[in-house]
Amino acid sequence: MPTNFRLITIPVSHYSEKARWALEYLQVPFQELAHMPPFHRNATKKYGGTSVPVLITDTGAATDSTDILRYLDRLYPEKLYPSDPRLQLLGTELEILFNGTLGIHTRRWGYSYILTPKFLYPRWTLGVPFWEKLLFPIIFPRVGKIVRSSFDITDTSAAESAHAVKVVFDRVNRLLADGRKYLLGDRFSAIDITFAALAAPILQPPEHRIKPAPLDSLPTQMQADILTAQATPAGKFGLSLYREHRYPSS
Ligand SMILES: N[C@@H](CCC(=O)N[C@@H](CS)C(=O)NCC(=O)O)C(=O)O
Repeated sequence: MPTNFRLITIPVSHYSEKARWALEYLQVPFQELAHMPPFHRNATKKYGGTSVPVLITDTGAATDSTDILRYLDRLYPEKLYPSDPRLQLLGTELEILFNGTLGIHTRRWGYSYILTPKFLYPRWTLGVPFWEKLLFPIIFPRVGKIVRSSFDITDTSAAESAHAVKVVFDRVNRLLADGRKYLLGDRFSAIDITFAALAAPILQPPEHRIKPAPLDSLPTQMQADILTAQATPAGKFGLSLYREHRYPSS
């Protein structure tokens, strides 16, 4: 059995949150190595990664959040993924939708509103080495520009991404309409973790490691988008996953 689990993250990264949730859910002891952008790059590159999260053990590394969940699933008796092939099919479809659309657009939506030092300082620096914190004011102008261009933040990106999130939430609403408890039926799974973690930027669950900013401190349209998302069946479901499954051992 591998030992010495370490998870390289950016504190606010929702793909990192997905891996962190799986590790904590399975009660795997691990050390979080949080870094502020762009310092995560130095930390990940020696393991062959370019993004966070990266999971390192004494036997190797996994450089993608889904690979991390699937690796943990193989390692531990408590299953994150279903064994029924029909559920596996639905699970894979949803996993691709959440990773490839939901996560991309909740992040773009969020950064469209809060790409400012005031909002990003606590979100990028929680738990990072002190010298990275000290460098935040110096490097923010440059890194902020990189984030703006790499995530395609424009005057219309918040509205476009809010729409893309709504399309994913509509899919989840339709699934939940038959009264199922979890996305794949009766059992909590990796697909629920993936949905809730990647929806977290727009749902602002109070149980999240990064505590939500007071609603009235956020831009008005951002507040409206959050309230709209929280009021949908998918939004209520995501919030309930945080309430009931985020820290099962505490
Ligand atoms: N497919 C990757 C995506 C991860 C991802 O997009 N991570 C972002 C943070 S949320 C990141 O590392 N961005 C900085 C970079 O790419 O340098 C996964 O699921 O692990």
